[in-house]
Amino acid sequence: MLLSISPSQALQRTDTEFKIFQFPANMIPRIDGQTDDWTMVPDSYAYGTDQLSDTVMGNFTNYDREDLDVTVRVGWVKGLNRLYFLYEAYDDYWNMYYKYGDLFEIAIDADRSGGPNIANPQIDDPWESHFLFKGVHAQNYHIFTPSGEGRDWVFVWGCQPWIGRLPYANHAYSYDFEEGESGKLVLEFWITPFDYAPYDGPERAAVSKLEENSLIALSWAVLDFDEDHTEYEGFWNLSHETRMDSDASNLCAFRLMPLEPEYLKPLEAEYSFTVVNMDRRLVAFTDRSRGAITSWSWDFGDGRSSTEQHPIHQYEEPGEFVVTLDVEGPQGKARRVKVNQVMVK
Ligand SMILES: [Ca+2]
Ligand SMILES: [Ca+2]
Ligand SMILES: [Ca+2]
Ligand SMILES: [Ca+2]
Repeated sequence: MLLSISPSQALQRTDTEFKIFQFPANMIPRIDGQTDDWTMVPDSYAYGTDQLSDTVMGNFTNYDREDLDVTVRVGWVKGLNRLYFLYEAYDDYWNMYYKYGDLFEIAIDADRSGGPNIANPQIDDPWESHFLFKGVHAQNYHIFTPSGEGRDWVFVWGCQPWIGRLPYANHAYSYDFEEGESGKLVLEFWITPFDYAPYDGPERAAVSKLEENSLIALSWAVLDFDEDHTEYEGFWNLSHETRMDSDASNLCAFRLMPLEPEYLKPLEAEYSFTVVNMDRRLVAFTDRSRGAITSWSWDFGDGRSSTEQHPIHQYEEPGEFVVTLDVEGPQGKARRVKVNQVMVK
């Protein structure tokens, strides 16, 4: 029997699909704590306090923007396996106490492997579970808002603290309050999600591959500590399930969105190729153009051409060739030239 389920059905808040904004490659945010590079992100990508539920202290959706008010935007860049975040928060009392101070917590399982990711139910020994399992297939970041002087910006709740540093993460804060004051904090950062992030470091690690239009599992929580640094004022989480912190099946579905139309050219020429048989110098070309296209024109760089969409071409002589694809459609023309990439011997 075939079951038809939506991809997000195994996650929390199955009625909601959240969106991750795609930045064009020439407009990647600069990690400096300034928000000017995020003004291009439409409001439909901004998730505020009204999306959160306090499932620990039992305030649920009775939020009070005078106590805590946050907005989170998430972005990505096609071709980079990173998630960019802009966290903007107002708090009536910023608690920087190192152990239980104000926190922005994120949990991510980019390939939606799901299930527990902190304690392994099949491993009794907690140390063995820690070093073999914690954070390996889904990661949890406890980000200090803000971090004290000289202190880490993030506590990785797992066995792989190396994921919190360059070249896997970067961050910047901007704020002008002191401990115990109210005010606004800006935290700008990016992280790298991992399908496999072991204790022994990046060598055997597998970075999650972020693909346009695919879903990833993600959630965040804001742990608000005010005057009393031993008890939460609130534990506000996006997933509406406290154990989003330790079980990846409790995360929410986020889609890696394509570029917004204003940043997309109506027509773009692109192709890939594979040398199918080197002895015969046989090369298969695959059109990967985007937009409405009615005709294709290939120049293989050896004086020969084709008007097929996906031609196979045999080169008579060895060499390196400049191959040009011209496409045409109702919205105009586009060209892609690859310089000396096709090489046959
Ligand atoms: Ca910036
Ligand atoms: Ca507060
Ligand atoms: Ca995973
Ligand atoms: Ca606080």
